[in-house]
Amino acid sequence: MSVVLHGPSYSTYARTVRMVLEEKGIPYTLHEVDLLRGEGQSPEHLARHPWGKVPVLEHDGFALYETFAIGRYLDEAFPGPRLQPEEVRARARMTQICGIIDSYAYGAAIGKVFWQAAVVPMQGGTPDQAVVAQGLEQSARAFRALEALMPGEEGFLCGGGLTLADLHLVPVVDYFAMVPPGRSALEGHPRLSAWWRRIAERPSVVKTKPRLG
Ligand SMILES: N[C@@H](CCC(=O)N[C@@H](CS)C(=O)NCC(=O)O)C(=O)O
Repeated sequence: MSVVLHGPSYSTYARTVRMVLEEKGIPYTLHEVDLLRGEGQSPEHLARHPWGKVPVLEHDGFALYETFAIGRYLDEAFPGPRLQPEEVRARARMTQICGIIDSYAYGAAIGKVFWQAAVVPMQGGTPDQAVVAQGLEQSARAFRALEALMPGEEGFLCGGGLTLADLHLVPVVDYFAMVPPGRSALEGHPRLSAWWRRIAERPSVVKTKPRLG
């Protein structure tokens, strides 16, 4: 049995898949594709992913891209704890939350706030504060929507058990909270902050935490 994940360890979406693999107890090899050095656009990687993005999973000759599809596949193809609710409405909620993260949270929290506050200075540039402000406003809207969907003050995004929705959100909130504007913005979302404090201790989250710089 061979499972290979293509994607750098600093990628948010690749981290979601790595946490799924850890939670399910699936051994895998991480093949680093360094996006910051342009490796996503290499002919070799474009053959795996038409847009040159990560992650891409390969399992015994079966190749798959798109993080949510990969998470579902791993959950259904392998034994271990289930990461999708049995109950149909809870499962629909999980899919909805992953869609919200992809469509409204990631671009704002990572593409704007984290990118400007962390990646631009790491590359020797000066953050564009207008982009940061816009990213904070858009993140706040997405985080408010996620909080409104959380069923309670305790537990996980879809209720009692860990699901793919939690693993989709962890990398986004972690990077967002690593930069000062994101950290203070997160404090304005008490339910999400409490969720983050609880989940940040999980072994799969700790083990996959990216090191910056
Ligand atoms: N819809 C894709 C999004 C993946 C994605 O945006 N990955 C980022 C890294 S976290 C990436 O590859 N960025 C490089 C690029 O956009 O060229 C998925 O769900 O897998």
